[in-house]
This record gives sequence, structure tokens and C-alpha cells, in this order.
Amino acid sequence: MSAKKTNVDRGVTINKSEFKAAVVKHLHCTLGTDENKANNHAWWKATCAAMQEQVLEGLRKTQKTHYLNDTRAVHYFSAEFLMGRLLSNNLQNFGLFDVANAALNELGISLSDVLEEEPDMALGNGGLGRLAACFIDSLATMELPAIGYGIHYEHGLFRQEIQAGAQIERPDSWRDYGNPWEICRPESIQEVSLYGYVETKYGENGRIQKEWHPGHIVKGIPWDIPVVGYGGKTVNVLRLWQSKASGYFNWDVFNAGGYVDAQVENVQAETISKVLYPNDETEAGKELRLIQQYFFCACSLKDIIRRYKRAHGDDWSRFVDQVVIQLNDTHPAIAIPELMRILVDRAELDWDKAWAICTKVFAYTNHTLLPEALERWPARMLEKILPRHLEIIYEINHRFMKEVDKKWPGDNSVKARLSIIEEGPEKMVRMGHLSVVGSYAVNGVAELHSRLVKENLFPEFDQLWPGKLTNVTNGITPRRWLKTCNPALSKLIDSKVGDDWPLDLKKLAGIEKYASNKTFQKQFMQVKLQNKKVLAEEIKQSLGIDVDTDAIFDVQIKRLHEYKRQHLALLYIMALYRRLLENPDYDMHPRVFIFGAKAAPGYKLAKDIIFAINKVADKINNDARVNQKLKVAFLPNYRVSLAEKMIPAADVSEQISTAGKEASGTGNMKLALNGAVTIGTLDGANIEIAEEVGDENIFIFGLTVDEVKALKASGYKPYDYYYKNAEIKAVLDWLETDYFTPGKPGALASIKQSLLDHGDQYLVLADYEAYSEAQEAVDKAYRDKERWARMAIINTAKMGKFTSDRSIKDYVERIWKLNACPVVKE
Ligand code: Z57
Repeated sequence: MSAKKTNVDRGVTINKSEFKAAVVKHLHCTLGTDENKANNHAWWKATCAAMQEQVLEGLRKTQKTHYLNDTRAVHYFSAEFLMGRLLSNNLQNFGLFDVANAALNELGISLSDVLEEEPDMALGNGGLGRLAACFIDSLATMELPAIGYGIHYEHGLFRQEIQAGAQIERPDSWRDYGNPWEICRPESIQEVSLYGYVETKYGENGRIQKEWHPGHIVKGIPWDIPVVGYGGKTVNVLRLWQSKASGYFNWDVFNAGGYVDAQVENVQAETISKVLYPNDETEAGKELRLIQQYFFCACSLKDIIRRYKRAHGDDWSRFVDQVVIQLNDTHPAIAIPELMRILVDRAELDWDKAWAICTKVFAYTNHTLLPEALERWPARMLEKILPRHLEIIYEINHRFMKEVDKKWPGDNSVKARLSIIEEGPEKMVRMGHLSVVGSYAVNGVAELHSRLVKENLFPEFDQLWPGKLTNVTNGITPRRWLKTCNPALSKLIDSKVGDDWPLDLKKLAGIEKYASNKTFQKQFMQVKLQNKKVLAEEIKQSLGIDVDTDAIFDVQIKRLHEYKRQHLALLYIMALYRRLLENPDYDMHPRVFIFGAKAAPGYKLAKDIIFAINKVADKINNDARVNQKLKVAFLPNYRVSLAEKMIPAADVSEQISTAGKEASGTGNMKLALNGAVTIGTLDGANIEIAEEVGDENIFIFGLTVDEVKALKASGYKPYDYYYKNAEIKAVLDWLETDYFTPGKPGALASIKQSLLDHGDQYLVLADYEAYSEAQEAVDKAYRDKERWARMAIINTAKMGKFTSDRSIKDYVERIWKLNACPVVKE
């Protein structure tokens, strides 16, 4: 192959014949098979192993560099990392994709088939977990010293099957046949204590000394996943902890003849990292969940302290210069009292010194305002599992309340609002409050969201500590979400602006000048059409539905939640269906509504909405009267690898949450980056997307945050809309018939009920008319081919702001104060 002109400087170069030799070697020596016997799965593993040689060289060099430079590093604590597949990403980031493709080709193997063999690493629920994955990609790309810390779940997010329209959850067994990327590090095993009681001792000089006598000890085994930066120079790690029974703890039971009892204990210990909780934005309140959180925080802190002590011994004075810990939501907030425990009880620092360290180490990101997502743990539960931590939390709160009293003397209501402890029939610990008090910086994830965090969620905190609450708008990695998932569009962009836009996404602005150029429009829309054909094939394979690629591909992909309002789109689909039945000549461009969404297994209405979408889809897709114009496809098991196929094929991006509810959204950025035009509310990052692309290139509709507030204050009555708008009434009534569920009237009635009798919390009916009008504007715009092409191009061109590299730059400059640490050739 001839060397290509490139602006990207690379850490690794290996040629096609070397790559080919490495794959064959691993096929023989790692997998014990050969070219004649190997199936695609074996080829996948051999290709990963060949890659992993390069990855591990990069990892070794990076770790050596970081060690020699004794760098300050960020430690990203997150209960979720939604990594997806790694082979295509690692190949791309090393610049070896074409090399691997050609090498496998010569072996008679298709790289794209091989890539499909990789199970998604789905150790996350949705936006928050995927954000963590994008962030560690950016950190490595920007050569920043960083480590991700999380949980090595045996089972990630459940696999979704759709049976007779309903969601069925199946276990995800991503590691059953091995994970070629992870490295076990038994030399770094940690032990974690749980349960037991606290003993108060009085040391000499009257110092009160607390000693926690734990009831259980479990082991944390670290598994390292290398994180390859674009350019392949820095390779950081994601360190995930697996729980195991700690051998010696069971000896007594064991020796007493309790072999079976000991095994039962083992099972309990190993349960900790068994499974990811599948609730997105609802707090589970389960004991095991709290144990999971503490388990990975305690392991990670010990790991950090071990590394620090290796360089600095017992001198804690430089800890805050070396270590910053970012808390991804409150899930790791228990790390705050844990660090206090280590400093006060173990290192025997006095409280004030320890607190000064703590509050210079932690920073906290808030991802939601939804009350049901704000974590609160019963004090009784904490007392049982982590008795010493509860004491520490009380002490933190006691001192904090004194500070509040200084600012607002005698004001008990402000104390009640700010207190970490919520009094009531059951005393609760508010983890958000603990995080704000224990951190030096708190950020929301989009401008609007951060404003609402300040004004509504933590109002007095902003007065107490001006400047502590801030914004860092989310971002997405353009390596995975454009370069890798949309190679055709990437090549078209390369031809106009050069190939270094993945490192400097503002360069996409260079295609704006072609937005009205007929040739470029044709090329751009030709790429879109090709991507639509690929997705149409996937829809055919998975659902047996034929879709017309000339139709508008209208895509809504995200977790199923009432606030995201998939049912608003559903009502509109039913309305279109009805309009077409009433008037076969109803003037609309053909449209395919495409959904992907998982519902939390215990979230009844979310599951009902999935069921309703599928039932309405069945009816519409099989109704010849409307099939030239309308189809609905619900693709099962939405996940990162499916998103990578759906996003490049989307014409329209649905971002229709109730204003004020979606903290940011990141799917909105991925879709716009790939040339989809947004129909959306003034919510989350939609607002900033609109600012970037301009009002002419986005379809904004619906109530604003202030209007939502005013409407609720005035007493929102959904029945008013039902009686006022005949179409709303007709489709809601339709849900109660057996039209979509023959022989089973009422099977879809819960949706109508939630919107009428249960108060329509998310104002679906209030926004319906505006949504319907915005959809008509979409229809009109799409029919003007040149106008649409221009809009799509401008969307891609103006997404520069939303690279996660910019988010990370914001964190680095304003919160983390980190320096890049380039890995140089040896
Ligand atoms: C989650 O995915 C998000 C917030 C949460 O509180 C939990 Br729990 C899970 C999402 C927000 O809903 C999105 O709006 C946001 O873009 C994403 O986090 C990343 O910040």
C-alpha cells in the first residue's frame, strides 16, 4: 500500500505483512487453531491479540513515562463505563484500520465480519456511562495522565429481546468466551471491609481513636483495560474491580468443618461485582448497590494511596498536588468519608488537616435534577454496612451546619434544606449534598442544566460558596462517533478539510462553505443514502420489515423514560396513521420512525410504552393502505454497536424531552455530527446545539423551562387538551380500543391513563400541538432536497464544540489543573 498523506502523527507503525504474520501467529499459538479451521470468532480473537501487542507496548511506555515524571493525574470514579466494542476503535486510534483490513483480506477474511464478533462491553446504562467512555478516550488522546476506576461486572446491561411486542430481559454474558483486552493484575489486589462495629478508644494525650472492627472482608481484583488515544501514543488504563471472597477470612468456618458455609460466604462476596443495576435515573435503594459503590471506591482509593506512597512515603503534604478524583454522579460519593476514614483513623491526621486534603481532591459532576434519581441512603443501612462512615458523615455534617449557621444565623429552614441528613420518619443521607460539601468543584453537564443546578437543586450552596458550582458542557468522541462509525462521511470530510479533524473538531467548519455547493450536497447525501441502505438491511434482517430508503429516517434512540417522551412521538405516529386512513392522499413525504430503547426492568410504564410502540408498529407495517408513506421499526437491544449503525443513517434526530428534564443529552450531539437534523425542545444541550447550527437548521418546539414552570403553577389540566384537540382525543381513545391489540382491548390503556388521570407529569399533551407543527415543518424542509442537504451539512460542520476533547479541556483548565505528559519514543 502506498503511504497516504496525513496530518496525524502516530506512535506506532506496523505494516501489512507484519500485521498479517502477527494474526497468523496468534491464531496458531494463542488460539491453538489454524487458517483452515478458524471461524470468525477465532479470527476476531487473533486480530485482537495482534493488536494487543501494540497496545501493551504503548501501555508500558505510557506507564513508564508517567512514573518517571511523577505526574499529577485525574482519577475518574464511575460505577459505569459503557465502552462498546474495542477492536475497531483501537485499530482506528492506532491508524491501523486499513492495514488490518488489507492483511485480513489477503488471508481471505473480512475485517467487517470479524468486527461483528466482538460482544459489546456494556458496563453502563446510557448517557452517563457512555460519557465516561468518551472522556477516557479524550484523556488518552490528549496525553493526559488519567485512570478510570470502576466495577468489573460479570454481567453488563441486560440483553433486550422483544417477544410479542414486550421487552424480555436476558443476561448479558460479555466475558463468557474471554475478553482479549483485559489484563488481570493480582499483584495489585486490595481488601475491603464491610459490616461490623466501631470501637472508641482513648489514646494518650486524650485523643479519641476510632477503630472499625469489620464483619466481612472481601478482595478486589483489578482488571486493566488499555485505553488507546488517537494517534496511539498514550495508552491509559481503565481499572475495573472484581470482587472475590478473601481466602483467609473464611478459615475459621472452613476449619470448623464448614466447607459448604464457607462457599456460601464466597458466593456472597462474589455477588458484589456480579451484575450492573439496570436502572437509569432511578435510585434502587438496595443494600447490594451501596456495597458495590463502596467496594470500588475503597479499592480505588487504596490503589491511589499505594501509588502515592511509593513516590512520597508517609508525607501527605503533596497528595493534593498529585491526585484529583472526579466523581461521576453521586454513585462514588462514599469515597469522601472513606478518604476521611483513612486520613483520620489510619494516618492519624487531625480532622481539619484531613478535611483540607479531602476538599482539595474531590470534584463532583451532577447529571440530573430528577428527584427520583437523587441518591439518598437510609442512615440505618449505612450504619449496618459502613458504621464508621456514618459517624464520619455525621461529623462532616455537624461542622458544616456550624458553617451554615455563621452565614444564616438561627435560620433552621436553610439548615434543613442544606443538611446532608434529611430528617423524617426514616433518616436519610443525601449523597448529592455530601458530594457538594466534600468537593472543591461541582459541575452540571450543559449550560441550562448547570443554571438549574444552581437555582433549583442547590440554591443556597451557590450563595455559601460562590464559584464552586459551574458548568462543563458534555461532549462525545469524534473518533468513535464519526471517524469509526461513518467511514464514508469521514473520507468525504478528509477530502475537504484534511484528516486531522478528529483531533480538532472545529476544523469541520471547513465544510460549511460547501453547504450550498450542488456537487458537495450530492456527495454528502449520497453517503447518507448508502448508510440508510445499510440500516435498511439491518432492519430487514432483524425485523423482517422493508423500508424505503427515500423515506425520512426519523430516529429516536435513548433509554426509555417518560421524561424523554417516546410516547409523544408515538401519539404523533398514530395521528399520522389516522390522517392517512381518513385521507389516503394526505400529503406527506414517506417516513420511517426508528426506535431503540431499553426500559428499566421494574419500570412498568416504560415497558408499556415499548409494548405500545411495537403494537402500533405491527399494525401500521402490515396496513397496505398506508405503507407507501409510513413505517415504524423498533430495533431490539439498543446498545453502542447498534447506535454506530443507526446514527450515520439518521435524517431526523428526536430530542423531545420536557424542558428542564434532560440534563444534557449526548445522542443529540452524535446524530447532528452525522448530519441528522434535530427536532427538539429547548432542553439540555439542544439549546447549545441550536446556538451552533442556527435557528434555521434545527426544529425547536414546545414549552420552555419558564413556561413549564408557569403552566404547572397555574394548575395544568391535561383533560383541557384532550377536549380541545380532536386529534389528541382520537388517538388517546384509540389506545383504549383493541385496534392495535386484537381481542385485548385496554392493553395499551396505561399510557392514556398516565396522560389524563395521572396528571401527565411531563406535559406530553401540552407540547403535542407544537410537536405536530414542528414535524410538518420537517416534512416540508425535507421535500426541498437542496435545503435539506444544506441543513444536514451545516449540522455536521457546526458540531466542533461538542467534541469530548473540549469538555476535557474545560475540566483540565478549570477544575483538574493537569498537564499533558507526552509519551516520547524510546
Ligand atoms: C444518566 O445516564 C444520566 C443522568 C443520570 O442521573 C443517570 Br443515574 C444516568 C444522563 C443524563 O440523563 C443525560 O442528559 C446526560 O447527557 C448524561 O447523563 C451524561 O451527562
